[in-house]
Amino acid sequence: MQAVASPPAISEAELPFKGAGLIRSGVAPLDTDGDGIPDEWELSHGLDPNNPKDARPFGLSWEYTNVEVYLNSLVEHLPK
Ligand SMILES: [Ca+2]
Ligand SMILES: [Ca+2]
Repeated sequence: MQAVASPPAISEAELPFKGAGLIRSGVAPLDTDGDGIPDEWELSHGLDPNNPKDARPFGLSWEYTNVEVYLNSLVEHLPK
């Protein structure tokens, strides 16, 4: 068996945009059922914050699952 060498590690300073930059932390919103969608967002979009099975269906969109619709909402303010 021949050992495979790992690629050399690079520092963030070597990356084209110097890495991820400053990432602010905070308190995660309450997600009672643990489906990845916060309770407040579920309630405002007709989902059940006590049902973890409502994140995977396509109820809010023809193209995206409910959790994908939520994730897309997190970045919709960013320029395209
Ligand atoms: Ca949830
Ligand atoms: Ca849910």
